[in-house]
Amino acid sequence: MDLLTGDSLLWIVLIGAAVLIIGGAFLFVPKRRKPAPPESELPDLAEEPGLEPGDEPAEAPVAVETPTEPTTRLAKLRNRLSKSNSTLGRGLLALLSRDTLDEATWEEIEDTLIMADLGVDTTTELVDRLRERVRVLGTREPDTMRELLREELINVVDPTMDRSLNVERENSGTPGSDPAVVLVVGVNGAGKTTTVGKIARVLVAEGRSVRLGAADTFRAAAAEQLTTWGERVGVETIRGEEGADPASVAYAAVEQGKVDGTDVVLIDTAGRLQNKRDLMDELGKVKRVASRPLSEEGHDIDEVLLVLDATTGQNGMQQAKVFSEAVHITGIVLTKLDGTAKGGIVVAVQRALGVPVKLIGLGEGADDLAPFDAAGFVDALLAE
Ligand SMILES: Nc1nc2c(ncn2[C@@H]2O[C@H](COP(=O)(O)OP(=O)(O)OP(=O)(O)O)[C@@H](O)[C@H]2O)c(=O)[nH]1
Ligand SMILES: [Mg+2]
Repeated sequence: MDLLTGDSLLWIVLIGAAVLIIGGAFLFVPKRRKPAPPESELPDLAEEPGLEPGDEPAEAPVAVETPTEPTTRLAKLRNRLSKSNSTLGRGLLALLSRDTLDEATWEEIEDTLIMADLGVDTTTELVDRLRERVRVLGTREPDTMRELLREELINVVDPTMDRSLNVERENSGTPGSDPAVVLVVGVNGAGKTTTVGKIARVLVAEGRSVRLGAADTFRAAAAEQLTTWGERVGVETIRGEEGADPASVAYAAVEQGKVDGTDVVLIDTAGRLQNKRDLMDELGKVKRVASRPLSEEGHDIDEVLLVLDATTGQNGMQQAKVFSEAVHITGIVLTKLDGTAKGGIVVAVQRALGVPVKLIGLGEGADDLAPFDAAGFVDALLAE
């Protein structure tokens, strides 16, 4: 029997040691605050017809919940982003690596950026900086040009902005304590309800308890749509009668969240056109009334997210301005970025409002929402 030669013994010892180390490491993985319900890790149900929430747990990997999950989303969705924006990134790189970077070429670069909805001022600023750096460096080597463009684009997207969702409250989760409250606003069809549903999934996956408030009382179908999103991740939705006062539904959701010790209450609102003054005023009221149950000192609604459809271009800018006058916007969710080559809108809207894009929607699927990140976004634009 020469099966156990010196070499194989060594391997057995090494494998044994590896098993012990890996096993041990799992024991030390930091635990989430609360165990998430099993539904939370059913991210791809939308893409897998025929699967119901109850079907998965047997196969669902145990303890896959980690805080990094949402941050890997942009990487996963990068393909989608780069596909829709490939003309922009590739176009710019092609222009920059031309043999002669003459006046006409710089103008073409400017046009390309303006076409991508970056905005005229930002474009001029960016092109000026690029020209200066190209001149100083005196190089036209493609990799260098690519790096220059990457750096300057990241710079205009602004990597210094705080893009985290403000949902962390010290005492939330304890019955009687204030939950974090997120209000979602925007024009009709921008993707508000979908976004609330997607955010709920992320929060549940992070181990937080969530409650939804259907403050879109215009149509019964709206509350139904939100309830369905909630049910998929085991989250309850507070709703009112059709035609009920949206502010009272928002109030009830926050109040209930407080009684139950919910971590985060997400409130969906009805789509409203920015030129309907009364509807815009109503939004201010929803926000004021929803904050009433909050009793901790200085605590107001934690996040007011403006949902903007990236495909609406300059009209979106107008919406952004009017909404920000009605309620103080704290973050932007740019939806439908999968369907447009105009990724520059990210920069334009941020600059107009002075508020960061916090999340981006990259599809209709339940997990097609990613935290926004400047470098990741630019890398996707410039992906081959
Ligand atoms: N491609 C794509 N579609 C999206 C995205 N987000 C939302 N949608 C789609 O946009 C449509 C409208 O979404 P809703 O969430 O109902 O929009 P809403 O703002 O709640 O609409 P109202 O309540 O009627 O104002 C739906 O078909 C969504 O699936 C996205 O990021 N990408
Ligand atoms: Mg809706």
